[in-house]
Amino acid sequence: MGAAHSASEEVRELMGKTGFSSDQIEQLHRRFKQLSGDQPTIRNLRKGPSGLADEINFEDFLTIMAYFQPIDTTMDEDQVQLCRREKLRFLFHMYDSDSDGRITLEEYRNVVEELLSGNPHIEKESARTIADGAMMEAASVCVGQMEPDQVYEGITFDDFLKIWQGIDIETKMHVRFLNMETIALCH
Ligand SMILES: [Ca+2]
Repeated sequence: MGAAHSASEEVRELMGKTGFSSDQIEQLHRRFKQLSGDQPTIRNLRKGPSGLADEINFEDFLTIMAYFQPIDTTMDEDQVQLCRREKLRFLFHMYDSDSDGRITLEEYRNVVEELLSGNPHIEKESARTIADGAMMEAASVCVGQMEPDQVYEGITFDDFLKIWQGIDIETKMHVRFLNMETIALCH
C-alpha cells in the first residue's frame, strides 16, 4: 500500500471493492508481504504468452481472495452450483497458462513449483512428484483405465470439474493462498 497518510482512504476503497473488513485486509496484507518478499507485487504466479498478468499486486491479490470467500448461505442450489463453476473456471485459467483449454503436466508442474518455491523445506523434486502424482490421479478419474501406450494430454475444463467434485473449494483456496506450506498435504 502507499504512503501512510493515504492508507486509510486506500483501505476504505479496498473494503468497498472486496467486502473484506479492515482487519481482514490488514491480515491479508501481512500475508501478501510474506509471499512477495516485501515487494509491491508477487511475481511469476502465472507464466506464458496468454496475456494474463505474470505478477499480481495487492489489489489483485485481494480480488482473488474475495472470489474465494465462503459461499453466501442465502443462495439457492442453482446459484451455488453456478458460483462454484465460475470459481473453478477462474482456477482452471490460472493453471492453463497458454489458455489452450488443457492443463498439461508441464503447466501443472509450473504452478505447483511456483506455489511451493517460497517454502525452503520443499525441494523442487518434491514439487514435481506432487504434480506428477496429482496428474496421474486426474488421468485415472477422467479416463479410467489407460492403455499402456495411451497418453493423457492434459486436463480439460470438464475433467477439472470432475476432479473437484465434492471438494470444498473455498477451504482449499484459503489453504493455498494463506497457508501454502501445507499444500503438500492437500494433494
Ligand atoms: Ca494449456
